[in-house]
Amino acid sequence: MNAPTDTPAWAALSSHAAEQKNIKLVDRFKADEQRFEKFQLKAAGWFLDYSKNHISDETLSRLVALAEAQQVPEKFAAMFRGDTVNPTEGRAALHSALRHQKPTPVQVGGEDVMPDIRAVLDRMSSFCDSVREGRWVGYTGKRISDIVNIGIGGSDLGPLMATEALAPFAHESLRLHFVSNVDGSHIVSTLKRVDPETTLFIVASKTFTTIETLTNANTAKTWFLESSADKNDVARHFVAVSTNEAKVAEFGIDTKNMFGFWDWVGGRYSLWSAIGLPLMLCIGPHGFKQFLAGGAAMDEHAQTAPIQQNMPTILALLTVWYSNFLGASSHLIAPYDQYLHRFPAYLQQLTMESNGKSVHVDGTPVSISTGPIVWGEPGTNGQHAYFQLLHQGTHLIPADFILAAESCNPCGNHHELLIANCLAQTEALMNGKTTESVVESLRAAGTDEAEIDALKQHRTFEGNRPTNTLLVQRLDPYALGALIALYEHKVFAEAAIWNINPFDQWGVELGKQLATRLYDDMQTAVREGTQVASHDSSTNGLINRINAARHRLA
Ligand code: G6Q
Repeated sequence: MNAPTDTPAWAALSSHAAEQKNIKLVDRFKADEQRFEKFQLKAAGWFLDYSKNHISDETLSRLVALAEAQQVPEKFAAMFRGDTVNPTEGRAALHSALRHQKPTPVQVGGEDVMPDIRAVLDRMSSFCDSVREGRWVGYTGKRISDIVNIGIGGSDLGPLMATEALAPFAHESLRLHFVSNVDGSHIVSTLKRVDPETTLFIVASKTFTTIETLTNANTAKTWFLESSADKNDVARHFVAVSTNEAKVAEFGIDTKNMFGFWDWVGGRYSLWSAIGLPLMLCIGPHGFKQFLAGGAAMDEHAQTAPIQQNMPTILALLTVWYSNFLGASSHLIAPYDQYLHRFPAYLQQLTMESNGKSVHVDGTPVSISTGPIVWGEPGTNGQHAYFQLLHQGTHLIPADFILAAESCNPCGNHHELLIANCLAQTEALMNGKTTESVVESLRAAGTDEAEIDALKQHRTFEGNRPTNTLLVQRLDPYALGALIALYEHKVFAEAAIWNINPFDQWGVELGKQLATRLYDDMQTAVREGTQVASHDSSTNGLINRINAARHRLA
């Protein structure tokens, strides 16, 4: 079973945690002037300060021993080699091949996949150039002004997040829209903003069977055909990104307008494939290449850096340390960058879909907590909302602060203030404020003693809250590629330690099936004027109540 809990390294960490728990972060800094130099790493243009964590040299060496015991480097090697690291679906997980920069082959099942990858990239590049340069025109000869990506989950969150993150590098006139939700309001409100003559739809679905995407795509096609366009014009306005050629053809998209990818690319890891088409349209083929190069640089680091200097593995070990030894159950992502406003949502899928698992690779149950809840919003906005809970709440919430030294939009002193806020928060979360210093400042402000007594505990901050700070020169395509790959590999290293499969998603598959059955039951009851009785009483009651409200049945 190879559970981490069976290793001597785990036992060594358990006893160590009890000793380490009560050491204050501020005291760790007082005791070691070299702490910042000691607990920092560099990789692919990113700098990580992880000194504000509840760790000592000894903690780190015990964590490294755990990574060794769980064979993290060997598991990385197996993934990059194209082994079947996703056994429940019998697949490799080779998203790294999509950004592979060297002329060397990458094999899956004995076959080099690089020629196919390069061929799709070339087709994507010439398609994007023709749209961006106005050579690809709509059915009335006008250039394309709006792109609507229709997809959900991995076929939506990545391109949406990345096009937002790289907005400063975007084409000057192409507007991008993303429709994911089956809630009709999403497609209807988007269609209100675009013109059928100048809109290009990308229907993005790995399987091309996802009900939300097909429903939205059908609505878009109907809307398009209700304009003055006819069936032959669909080819100029609809392209598909999928692994399923037959279903694309069945939907009515010419497979000449299809960009393929492969089953060894997981949905949430597919931004690097043709699923990244909206991103390439947005930042151009050159920008997309830079993005891939950033990812490849992080791949190189993940494969070659020893555990102690391996940024994704160190971040993973810190998550394991907090989740399994110090009682944390969530992890905050705080990008101090407005353009990264969808990054926490993207990471929610990447981490929670990957590591929200409760059995080991061999199917035996895990006995410890696995992937933590990931959440967040950009700073400084979060400071005016949930940061109160970080500072004075009762939960231990490790956090990653993400910051660029340079702004993409230099303007007055905005960026200096943004940086100051980010650093002030990590400092305050660590230092807190003692009751003595609260009393002192209240006295200095002339507050009377009775009021000081009433207020002092409320205004005391325990501090001791751990944070990582990730720093980059500027958030450009290369930096974003490296950042995403960093978190992909962090998630992989966590899974390697817990010995779980990060590449399947049976919970998502279940959701896809359940709704279909319930939909059929609901429709049958409406058609036949009957009550649904085949579910539990709560679900039956809700269905019947909603049917009555919608169709005025008894
Ligand atoms: C990702 C998941 C899931 C998937 C969506 C969309 O890893 O498998 O989020 O991306 O369910 O699936 P399709 O791309 O097949 O429509």
